[in-house]
Amino acid sequence: PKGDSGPRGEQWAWTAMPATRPCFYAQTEKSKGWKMELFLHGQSVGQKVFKTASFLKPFQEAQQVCAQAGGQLPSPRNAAENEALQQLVEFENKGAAFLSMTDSQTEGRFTYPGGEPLVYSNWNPGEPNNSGGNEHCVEMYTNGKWNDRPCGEKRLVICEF
Ligand code: 289
Ligand code: CA
Repeated sequence: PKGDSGPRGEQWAWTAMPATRPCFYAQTEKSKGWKMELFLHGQSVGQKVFKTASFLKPFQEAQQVCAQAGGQLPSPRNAAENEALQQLVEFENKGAAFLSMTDSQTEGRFTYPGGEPLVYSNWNPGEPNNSGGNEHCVEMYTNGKWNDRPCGEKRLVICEF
């Protein structure tokens, strides 16, 4: 179609497609798809989208689930991102969710998957405490607070895109 509105008055816009070929898309259809994507299991904050898989997995499997989907486990880097994620965890009603960060390299020094130290944290009072000496992963409680926890525990999978 030519022009910027379609035969039924809908808005059209150019958008980049993975196939590299530019494609003409109905703006109305695009925003409908976006709403559907975020409906119930998604949260958009800034440039990030968090989406829950709605099932529980141990940390390594959760990492794989997100990587296969083209994302990664969530790294909330500020209060707004933490709040958006917390709303998803609370609404899903399946308990705590894994975050991306671990202190597997150096005990007590939590880092993002790329190895950088945290720029933001929201630890529950008294955490991280490495209880039992084996808590190298991080869970977010339904209230948004963080706790270090063994990576072998099963937690809600949420991915960041
Ligand atoms: O095994 C210890 C965990 O169940 C958690 O117990 C308490 O909630 C706190 O001590 C937490 O730090 C700990 O991860
Ligand atoms: Ca702990």
